[in-house]
Amino acid sequence: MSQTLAIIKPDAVGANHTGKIIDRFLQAGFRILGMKMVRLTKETAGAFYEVHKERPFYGELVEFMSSDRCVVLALGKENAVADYRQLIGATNPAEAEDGTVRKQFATSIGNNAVHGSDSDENAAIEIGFFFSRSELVQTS
Ligand code: FUP
Repeated sequence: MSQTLAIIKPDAVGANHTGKIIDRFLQAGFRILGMKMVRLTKETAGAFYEVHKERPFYGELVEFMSSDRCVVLALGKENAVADYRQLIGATNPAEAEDGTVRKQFATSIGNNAVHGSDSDENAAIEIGFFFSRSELVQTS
């Protein structure tokens, strides 16, 4: 079983879509290995998206991610990273396929409801960013 990090972003949490989105994860076969609600500071949101620091949307992204609560989940499944990204759909909801989480819940490329890791390596880094070992269900 591999792992990925999911974030239900402030737009979706604020709109009370948390339960519906978690249900989508579970119905798609993901196992919840860790879960918490957090209110990110600008510093923490900025550090999480450090890779985008030079991009024009970075400031807006940090403001948005620290604007309200997020629900952060470590998810486990065979082929977790690719299967999760297929489940959530394209970054821009206008390009997301029907039936994807972003098509259903995202309202713009910035307010796009959920985050997902883009590689196994980044999944491990991102899960470590939010969770200590004792906060995660041990799978081996
Ligand atoms: P994703 O991996 O689908 O979350 O997308 P990226 O890592 O490319 O982007 C991270 C976040 O930056 C997106 F979720 C939303 C924001 N973003 C913008 O606001 N505008 C852009 O043009 C690209 C990304």
